[in-house]
Amino acid sequence: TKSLKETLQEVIPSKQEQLKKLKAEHAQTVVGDVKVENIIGGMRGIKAMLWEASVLDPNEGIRFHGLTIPDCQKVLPTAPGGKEIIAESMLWLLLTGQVPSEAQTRQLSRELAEKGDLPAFVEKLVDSFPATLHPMTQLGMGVAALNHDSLFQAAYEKGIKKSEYWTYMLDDCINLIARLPALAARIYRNVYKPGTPLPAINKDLDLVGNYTTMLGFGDNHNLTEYLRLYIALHGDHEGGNASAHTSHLVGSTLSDPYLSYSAALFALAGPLHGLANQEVLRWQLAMQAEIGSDVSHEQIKEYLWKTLKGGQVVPGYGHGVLRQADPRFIALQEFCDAHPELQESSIIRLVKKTYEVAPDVLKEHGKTKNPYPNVDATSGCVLYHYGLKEFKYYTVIFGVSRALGALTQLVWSRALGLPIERPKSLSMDALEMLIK
Ligand code: CMX
Repeated sequence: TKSLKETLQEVIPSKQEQLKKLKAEHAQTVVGDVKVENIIGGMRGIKAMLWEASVLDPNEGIRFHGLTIPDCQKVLPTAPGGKEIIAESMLWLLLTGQVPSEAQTRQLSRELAEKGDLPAFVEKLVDSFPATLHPMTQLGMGVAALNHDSLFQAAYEKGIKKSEYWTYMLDDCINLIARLPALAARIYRNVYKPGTPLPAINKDLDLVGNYTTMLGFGDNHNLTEYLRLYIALHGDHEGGNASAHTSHLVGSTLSDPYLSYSAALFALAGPLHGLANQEVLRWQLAMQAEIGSDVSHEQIKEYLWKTLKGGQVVPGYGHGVLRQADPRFIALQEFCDAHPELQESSIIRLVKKTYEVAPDVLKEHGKTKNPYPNVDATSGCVLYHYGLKEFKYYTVIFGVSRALGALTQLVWSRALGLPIERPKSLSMDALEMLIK
């Protein structure tokens, strides 16, 4: 069985060749233009960065190395006894562009489990945080502190060839992904279940199986399966989103993966990005409290208008790139449809009914370019149903997941020798001079 590193070693030369050819033959080819609206509009729509693992189509949604979510659900190995994609098979696909075999997936699970323990000083650091410190702040600080053991940083200090960067990057990225469940679970226990014993990592379990067990939900098979799917699906969403772009930017300075990814986590912590799933749940629960669970479409419509007229956004709807219902939302809805306990859940039923009404209301409201749901419209509500009710923790789970894609690109950026990022900025005066 070929290991992950051996597989990457094989695929990297052809990608390097592809980049060389692009540079040699098309360096001056124009692929888009920059308008004033792009400069003042958060760079929306500008094609300006390389990102290998996934590409987001406005209508079709995400593809991972060309595979749609249903494609991935067909071909990627699951956990023994499970049906859902697991983090390991998604990570393998993101990194190599290839579908791993069952044996390769298990080998990676074992490697991650063997590397999953936290250094004692990080445990102490995390244990010293007040329970009132937001779990995302704790996660970002914990990840940054793990750079104490960065192999890339140590090798760079000694002096290594540029062509070797990616191998140390890969080692760091695997170590970081391996340690995220123990770190994230420790934060959960400290904040919400203080004093309860944290189980040790089981070397025979997959990454998310271990994560769920350490959170204290190991006996809930359906929640474990949901988290497997959730973490695989949230793994990557091309490069321009705020968290992925942050890790790309910081990594381009040759900061190690721990520092790069901790920066990404602080971008993920914003309410317009990763925090949205907690906002959706808060909003749906407030709706339930006000109008009840057994409600008509008309009542939901009224509630939606109340939110919009109050000057608030409808959380879980709209997207910077997507212009259709997010296929990740659809995949999670299908998970709900396949599980009777979720079909009977009042909060899940409310999410579904809201989806039947919200797009038309948002179209009539006329502001958002995308009146359809994004993945956050449902993700937190399923966690809530299964008893993981601490909203403030939800973005941490997203943070465990997004590492798959962000760290993949760090490996590729170093393998391809991409330079430090340095876009040009302009003042309004400078912009006006250009327009004249
Ligand atoms: N409800 C009400 N108004 C909305 C809206 C929504 N769900 N989505 C967008 N709008 C409004 C915007 O606030 C903006 O109004 P102003 O012109 O007054 O500023 C207008 O519609 C145009 O926005 P847009 O171009 O359609 O959307 P953006 O690319 O600027 O923003 C996003 C995208 C996701 C931040 C926005 O749709 C939003 O705030 N949605 C709700 C929060 C949410 O679900 N976020 C999760 C996104 C997924 C993720 O990153 O994890």
